Amino acid sequence: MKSKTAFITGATSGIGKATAEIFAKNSINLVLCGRRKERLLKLKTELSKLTNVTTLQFDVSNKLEVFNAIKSLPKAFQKIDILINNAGNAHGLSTIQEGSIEDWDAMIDINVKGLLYVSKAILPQMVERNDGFVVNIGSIAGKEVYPNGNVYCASKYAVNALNKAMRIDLNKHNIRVSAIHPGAVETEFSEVRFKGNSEKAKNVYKGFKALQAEDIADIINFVVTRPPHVNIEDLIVYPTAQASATILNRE
Ligand code: NDP
Ligand code: 8X3
Repeated sequence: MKSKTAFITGATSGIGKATAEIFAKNSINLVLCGRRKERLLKLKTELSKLTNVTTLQFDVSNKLEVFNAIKSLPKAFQKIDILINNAGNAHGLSTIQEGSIEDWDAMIDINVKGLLYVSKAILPQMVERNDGFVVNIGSIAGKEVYPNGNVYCASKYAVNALNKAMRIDLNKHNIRVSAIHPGAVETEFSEVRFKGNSEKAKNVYKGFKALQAEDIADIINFVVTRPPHVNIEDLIVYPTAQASATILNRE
């Protein structure tokens, strides 16, 4: 994978960070993205020992920031071979009638529009070269609606639809498109969903062994290292204790 460059959104934490770490071990050059600058710089310092790294600080839901940041890439990182559309989160967990409009806006703006803005900025160069790879991080929430999940689920159903749409539209341009749909992964996800309520966040992963960010990163790495004629379309990944979005075998 030497001389390939990956662009990872949401690299400051969880699945994105673990993906950056495994790609670095594979000598893939990295464009690490996120809003938290200190974390980006810390990760850059660590991973620069293994590969070439640059960082971009921007909010995926801010159209201008997305396009300006990507335009500002140093020459050596402008050719993107692999795009990992990973940035995203849930905001809140409540019924549709009680949900907060601010939370809805955040999830739709980040999980759906953010993924579209970043893709719009990067896909044209892949189309021009007739080569590229897009991995979209969906969720089991994009396959199955669960109680109180309403708008988060809708945002991930949209990711599932966009993944299929991308594969159809980009097919004649030799661009591979894959989606990975994890079940419960122990990251900062629940801290964000419950707005910093650590007790509530911890309870999500209580009584069973959740997936770790590294488990998903390992699978992303497998997907992008298949031979050029192999495209894994869609993968659902659960912890062993999980049978569906709502069925968990807790101790
Ligand atoms: P984390 O909260 O640990 O990581 C989320 C990442 O997204 C962070 O790096 C964060 O960076 C970035 N991000 C969030 N909002 C924005 C924004 N507006 N602009 C730019 N970057 C943003 O969660 P996970 O690693 O678990 O989540 C990664 C993806 O996996 C998400 O799409 C999530 O929906 C999906 N997923 C997670 C599951 C889980 O159980 N954890 C299961 C299924 C799917 P920063 O704050 O620095 O901007
Ligand atoms: C994250 C997994 O089940 O909390 O997408 O929606 S879930």
